[in-house]
Amino acid sequence: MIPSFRWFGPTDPIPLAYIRQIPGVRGVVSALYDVPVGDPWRRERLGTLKGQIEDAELCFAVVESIPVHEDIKLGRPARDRLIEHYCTSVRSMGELGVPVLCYNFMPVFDWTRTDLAHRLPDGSTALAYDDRALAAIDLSRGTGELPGWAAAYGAGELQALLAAYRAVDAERLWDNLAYFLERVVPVADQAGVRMAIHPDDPPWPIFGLPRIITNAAALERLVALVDSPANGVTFCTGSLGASPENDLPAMARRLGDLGRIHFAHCRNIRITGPRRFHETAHPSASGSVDLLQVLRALRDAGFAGPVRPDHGRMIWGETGRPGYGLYDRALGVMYLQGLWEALERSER
Ligand SMILES: [Mn+2]
Repeated sequence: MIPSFRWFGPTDPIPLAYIRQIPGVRGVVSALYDVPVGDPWRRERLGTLKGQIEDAELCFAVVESIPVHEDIKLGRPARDRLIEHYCTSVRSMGELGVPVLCYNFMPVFDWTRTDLAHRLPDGSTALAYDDRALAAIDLSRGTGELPGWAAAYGAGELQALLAAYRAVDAERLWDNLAYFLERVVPVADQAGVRMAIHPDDPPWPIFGLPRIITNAAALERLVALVDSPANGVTFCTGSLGASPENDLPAMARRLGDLGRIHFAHCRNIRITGPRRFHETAHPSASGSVDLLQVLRALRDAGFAGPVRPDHGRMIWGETGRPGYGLYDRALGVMYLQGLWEALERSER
């Protein structure tokens, strides 16, 4: 595996020089955060970012993510032009040799939590989700009450978007995803870029919006939509693991054997009730996800791609972007490397 770390670009309070000091970390996962959704990513802009990463003696392993415009997910007429822009971005990645693209196809919201600072018994804080708390959130005046999304949408824009999605059920969303992939995957294939869809987080519908990338059957349906090695997945243990029906090692083994896992997000969560969980430290003993068995399955399947710790807790008084402090993610990536080394060396 390629131990990797997410970096939010030059405005990230965590400098690349710090990431460089985490033992074993070689890959950086980043994106152009200031390009409006739907605009093409030009090669020069992406090349500047790549240069910054390489100047720190790290490699640009994954673009996470190029957001998919809502008009593509809704199947609106504007999608053809937007998909062409998306293809331009993918070609820019290919020209620069950035090999993996993590993206998602969640309507309106991607990751969703109801508490960004849930206190754990040890005094650290973590992101948490409770379906009952979500049901109490009123979106009629915009996203002001939704943790992490306060500034995302004004009331009018959000209500129009939610209304548009009333005509898009899960099957229609699958159709729109297929339409998108049928046009983008061949371009990615030719550009040497592997597409890696991120599962829906959490893996069930929210606010009446469909969510389709939620379980083993969905991931297998996804990879069959366009039968190309360039059409793969990001195996996110925290997202998929929030659903107790998901057998993560079995899913990793199956998709890994198909050669369709191109990237892994490894983190832990603890399920505390129906559609209720909080994030935890990475070790298996801290939560509901058995990361040793997931990594064993990935390794057995021959996976050799980038892996990053996903969200971390806030510990040691650190403040910053929820889920993306330095300290706990650094502990997480060390733990993942420890597991991997043990798996690797016990085979000899
Ligand atoms: Mn993830």
